[in-house]
Amino acid sequence: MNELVGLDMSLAKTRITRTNHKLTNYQTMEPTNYHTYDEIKNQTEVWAQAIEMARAISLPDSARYEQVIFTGCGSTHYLSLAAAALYQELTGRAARAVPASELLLNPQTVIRRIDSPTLLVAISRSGTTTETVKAAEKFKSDKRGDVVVISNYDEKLSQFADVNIVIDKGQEESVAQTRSFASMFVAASAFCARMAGRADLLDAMCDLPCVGQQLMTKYESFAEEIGGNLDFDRFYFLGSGMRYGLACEANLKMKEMTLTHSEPFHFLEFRHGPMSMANQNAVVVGLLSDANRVHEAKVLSEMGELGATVVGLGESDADIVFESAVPECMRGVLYLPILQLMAFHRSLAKGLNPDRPNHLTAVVRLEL
Ligand code: F1P
Repeated sequence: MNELVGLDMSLAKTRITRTNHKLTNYQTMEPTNYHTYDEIKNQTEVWAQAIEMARAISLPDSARYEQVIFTGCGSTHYLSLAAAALYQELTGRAARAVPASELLLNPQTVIRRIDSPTLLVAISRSGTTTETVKAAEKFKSDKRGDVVVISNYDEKLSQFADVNIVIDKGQEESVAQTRSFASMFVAASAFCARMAGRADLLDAMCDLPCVGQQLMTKYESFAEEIGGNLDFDRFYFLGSGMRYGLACEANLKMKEMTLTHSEPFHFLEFRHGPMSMANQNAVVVGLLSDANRVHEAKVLSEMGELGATVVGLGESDADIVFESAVPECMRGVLYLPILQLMAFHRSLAKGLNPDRPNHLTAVVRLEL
């Protein structure tokens, strides 16, 4: 895992690693030449490990915590957004997600001063991202409450964990998170079900790996068709509830791997200005729910009338149909593989190297 180490923030300088993100002459358009492709395609094996690890771990009683904060950086911040929404939906207790830098530098805007302990769920693929490690360290030293860590490595962050969930099979070579993100999101979803005392929901998750594999087999060519069409110059990912965080992550994949303008929005928010960007060069991807399908489908229909290419993903009646029979709250991971493949194939179509995103490193370490 490559990393940018020793960045001296005191000089307010940032050293950008000049990354040759263009294809070198030996690399072809052959997907299997890339770690990213293999990691996307074999990720469902890791989902099973994530479920079992979250099932086996000893957890505190959710009634102990009046406020729950999920945190991470980049992809794992977006994972935190999805997980916080799910936690509150399932447990009925207040939960929110913030970037680790906000928890570290502006804690007064994040943590309410209350007598009872707060639960911090710190999420990090590497377990070494500076903001996340420092935020967890400060949370513990300030005696704010308990810390749950969800990671793919038993690293620095885990030293602050009261509960340490490490899905080592989610480790990956690629910089842009794919298999790792999905493994941690499945673990986070299972964690939420456990904290809500919903063993039934945890059991229902066991069908996810098989469904995920079937989706990739059935729809990869569709993902390649959309991703490979370079007439499209802008992508919008719409998702609400727990799906908004997943829309943010799909957006980041499109940016990291393809250098394409893309943005995430809550579904109905797209009408309030951003839809001015809808045209024949736009793709609007909807992470459709069951509960609000009528309202969400109407947004996609209107954007299609404005000339955009719309792509709906959902349990039924969509371009990409899950037909999982898994309860809606536990099937969020199913939105990810096809959207990861869409970004991957677009990267190749643009002659970029999906394994080496422009300017990025797998871990950001700072001298804070
Ligand atoms: C966080 C992160 C990633 C991002 C990039 C740099 O890493 O910001 O989300 O995509 O790879 O690192 P981590 O804390 O999850 O290891």
